[in-house]
Amino acid sequence: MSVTAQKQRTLKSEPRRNDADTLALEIVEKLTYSLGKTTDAARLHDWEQATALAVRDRIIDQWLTSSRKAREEGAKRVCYLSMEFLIGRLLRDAISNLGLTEPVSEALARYGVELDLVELLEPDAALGNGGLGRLAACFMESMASVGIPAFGYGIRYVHGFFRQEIVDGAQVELPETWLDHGNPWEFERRERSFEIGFGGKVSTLEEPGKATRYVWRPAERVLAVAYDTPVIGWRGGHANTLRLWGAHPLDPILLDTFNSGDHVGALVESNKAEAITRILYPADSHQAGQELRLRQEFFFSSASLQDIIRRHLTTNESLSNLADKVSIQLNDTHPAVSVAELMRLLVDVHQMDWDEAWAVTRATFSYTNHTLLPEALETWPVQLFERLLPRQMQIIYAINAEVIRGARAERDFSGEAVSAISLIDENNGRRVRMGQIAFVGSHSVNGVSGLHTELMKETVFGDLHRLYPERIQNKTNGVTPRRWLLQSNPGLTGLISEAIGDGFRDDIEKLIELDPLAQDAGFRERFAAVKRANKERLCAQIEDRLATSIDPSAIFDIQVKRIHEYKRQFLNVIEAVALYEQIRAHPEIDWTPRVKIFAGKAAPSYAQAKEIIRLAGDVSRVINSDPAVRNLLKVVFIPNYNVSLAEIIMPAADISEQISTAGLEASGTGNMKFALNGALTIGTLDGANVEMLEHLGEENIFIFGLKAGEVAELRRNGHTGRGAIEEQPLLRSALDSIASGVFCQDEPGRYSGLVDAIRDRDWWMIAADFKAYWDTQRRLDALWGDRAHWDAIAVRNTARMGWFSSDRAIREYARDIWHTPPSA
Ligand code: OAK
Repeated sequence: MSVTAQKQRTLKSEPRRNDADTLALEIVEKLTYSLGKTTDAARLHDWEQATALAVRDRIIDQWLTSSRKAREEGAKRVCYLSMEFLIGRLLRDAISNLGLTEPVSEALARYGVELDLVELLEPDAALGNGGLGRLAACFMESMASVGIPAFGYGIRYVHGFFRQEIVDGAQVELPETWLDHGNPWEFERRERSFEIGFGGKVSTLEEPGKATRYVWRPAERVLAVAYDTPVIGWRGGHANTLRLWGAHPLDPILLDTFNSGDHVGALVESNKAEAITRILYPADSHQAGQELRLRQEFFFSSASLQDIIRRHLTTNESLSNLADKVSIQLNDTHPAVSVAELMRLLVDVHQMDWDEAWAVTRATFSYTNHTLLPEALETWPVQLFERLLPRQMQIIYAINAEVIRGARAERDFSGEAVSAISLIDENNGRRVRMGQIAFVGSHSVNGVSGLHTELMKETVFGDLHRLYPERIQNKTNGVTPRRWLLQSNPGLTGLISEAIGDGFRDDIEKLIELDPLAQDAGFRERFAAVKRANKERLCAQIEDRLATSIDPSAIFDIQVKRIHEYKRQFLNVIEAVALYEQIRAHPEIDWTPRVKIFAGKAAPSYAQAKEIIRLAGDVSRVINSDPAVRNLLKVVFIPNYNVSLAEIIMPAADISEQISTAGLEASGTGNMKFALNGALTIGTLDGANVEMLEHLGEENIFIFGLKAGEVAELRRNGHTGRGAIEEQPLLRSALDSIASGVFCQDEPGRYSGLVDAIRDRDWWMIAADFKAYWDTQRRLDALWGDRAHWDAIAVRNTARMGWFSSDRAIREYARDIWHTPPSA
């Protein structure tokens, strides 16, 4: 028997013991032999590392087994290509999915160490901006949980999403340094490295009787090195790999240059290479158009494809059957250059015939669109593309010619429609359109909610949809219930178990069994008590971070997400100001106490979003310190929103704000996390709010405002905010106060621009939707007075949200797009 086989047999026949004694022993062993510390000398940080290493061993066992099984069975694999994976902390996820929470707690307690405190020391892996990156993380966890063999491919940013501080009211961005103390979850794979080229020339080789061959000779080359992180699924049944690429120079130092005395110049190449994966662009729903970004996109796309091809050829003779063995999902257009790069690898490197390569490419790729906002649709100047990726540019031209030929022949497309589907935008200084490339290079294109998918067909991809009417389909997003219920809300999880048993832990749709308990007064009270405890936990955080005390018996009305005009934090702040003015003007009214909580980051270059943060801070200072308010209203902005903070916030909300201008939020996923944890949603008919309405029933969600079609029509008709402002004294007064400097007496004109934009244009329909929003908030105030009713709705929200699990979403992708059978 070979040594490997013998080892694997040992692993199989002697599964690790998971009791507290064994874990205590192993954690101390790691402390001693991996970290060189005694239990007496160990700091909390050492315990964190030692615990992670002990838990990691168990993951590795499953990881090796899962990889071997997938290899032996020749299973089809999903490769999820994403520029972002916003995974957050991993220790709690791993411990919980392996069912080790109790024994690990007990093991650590023997040394006077608290697991909760240990978990807090782990830095967030913030390798993403927001929705798209967090969805990728939920999908990775779900693919492991439902047993789909998968690789996540992305970039190992040395600095993830920036740390936000508020200094004198304004957002300041600071570098984030998650790798400072090492990363116990990753394995560097030096042997898995690939050369990535940039620039240079393309030459042709002619041989009689053969097709012309193209040879790309890049001017620059860098090395992509794999860093692997195992992703363990629920109950440890299956583990997949998140493979992130780090950029390294081919030559760490140019010795000749160094020896000639140019010590700085000797490192220039090395720095340039490493710059590629140094930092995550803080670009959420807008395009980050710098050359370095295009380099990042190509770098990770090419490395991933080379890796996929290498793996395929270890067990297959040719690449003709690639699509039978691999499905590559493009997470938005950031990896869309993969379409051209796969064609290059197939045709130029592996000498596949062009038509076959094109068929293989389309059968292999599928593409998810995550936004219709015009400012977020990626395009690159042809000149830049041509300089950096000359061969890929030629391939794009060739694909374009074919697509246009097909359109003219098959569908009788005219000039305008042809220029709409063209991969090159000729109207704006010649730009390469990444959305069009992803679309034509894929067999499936999906939206992330029903409404968003329909709008894709009508707007950005209208003409491509006419040309390929079968290609667009819907896959409504979901969130992993392990992180967003079981781990972040242990109180509610325990209560649900007592009420309906443990079945929901394996099948979250069983939450529906809670539905009848909405009528049970005793259950409602226990449900409300859990919410209260979660609110107290959040109060402690706010006290700690901001030295602001808030009353947990007030309504917690929460809006946490990226700061963006279309998400309309401004509408929420205006409502706070109007409420403030009403509380002052009518002390005789029995106002419902409310705390409005905001958190979120603005893109550093997004001036209006930064002003909104500043305004929230200014408004909060004035309201919170006004004795006339008598604590009936508080406004809080919590800095540095991230996944770990979200895990504390979501379970503590009474009201979830999902108030985007209709038609602009592709799906939303925060909306799902809040409702799963029993918050009542106030929201527009936008994104997945629409499906939430269908699942919850209209009496359990608070929908207001214009619909997408109405927004589009008002915009077409040149709507401005003036009329609505005239008609609504509350709105007029709130806007006057904001514009005249009531909240910023040191600089009274600070917000006049923001207010003028509503009066003169109201592009985001803030004035148009204000009245409906205000009225709906007051309905919620009244409902709070009838706590039995409120709590019944909250229970029904938790009960009916099972469908919004990322397990369901992943099963749909597996069934309709990837054609990979789940094994669990
Ligand atoms: C980020 C960069 C470019 C394009 C889209 C995004 C993005 O984060 N979009 C968000 O994706 C989420 C996941 O599908 C959706 O829930 C959000 O509505 C959408 O804004």
